[in-house]
Amino acid sequence: MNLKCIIFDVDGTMADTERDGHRVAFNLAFAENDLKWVWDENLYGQLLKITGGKERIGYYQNNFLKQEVLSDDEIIQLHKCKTKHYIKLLEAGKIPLRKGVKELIEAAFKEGIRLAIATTTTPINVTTLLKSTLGENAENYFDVIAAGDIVANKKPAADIYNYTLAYLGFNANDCIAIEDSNAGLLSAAQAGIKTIVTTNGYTKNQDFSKAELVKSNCEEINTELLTQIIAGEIYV
Ligand code: XBP
Ligand code: MG
Repeated sequence: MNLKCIIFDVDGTMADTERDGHRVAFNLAFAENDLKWVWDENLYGQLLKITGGKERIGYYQNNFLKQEVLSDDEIIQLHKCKTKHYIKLLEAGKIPLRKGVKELIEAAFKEGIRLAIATTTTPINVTTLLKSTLGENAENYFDVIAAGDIVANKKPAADIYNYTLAYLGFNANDCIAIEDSNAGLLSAAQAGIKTIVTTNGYTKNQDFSKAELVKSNCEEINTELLTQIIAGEIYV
């Protein structure tokens, strides 16, 4: 079957948002709220096991601090503060797209392939990243931006991909996902969607045995490979 749609993950796939974006924003929010928590690069790598910022804070206090410092409502407030800082970082142009992402979006769009986003992060984080990197009208590339709390269960659950498929009215076989992490791959795979993984520093040693292809970045999904993908010819 010929490909109809490419579904992009955002964090770690479209941009290296985690280490220099989300992590920094979490730490700024902790400081602003008089919490003496500091998530260094190594600790953050361990915390990435849990997707979703609010969920990550909850996991940190339960499993690392081993006490409930913040209630669920306080976590929601702290996370709003984190989002505020993250948006400021994006608007300051601190987070570029990864190599080849812009080119792949433009090439697929030109070929008439529909584009979508399925991510765990907060919706405004996605739209701000798109605007700050691809311009004011960048959202127009995408048929749907499925993000954050729109579904009950975050990746590795299949919910966000199932939501995206239902919104588009496509079958899993019509689409391919681009992900950077094991959690994202499992999410897409459980929705039955074939996945290309583009690894990054935090994810390169994870298990990607369920992926169709594993690449270092989107630049490696060149014109020749894109043509094969569109024709439904990709295989491990
Ligand atoms: C991304 C995430 C996100 C960000 C934080 O996972 O786990 O939670 O780290 O975003 P994926 P929020 O790339 O697999 O979608 O703080 O807005 O939740
Ligand atoms: Mg990701």
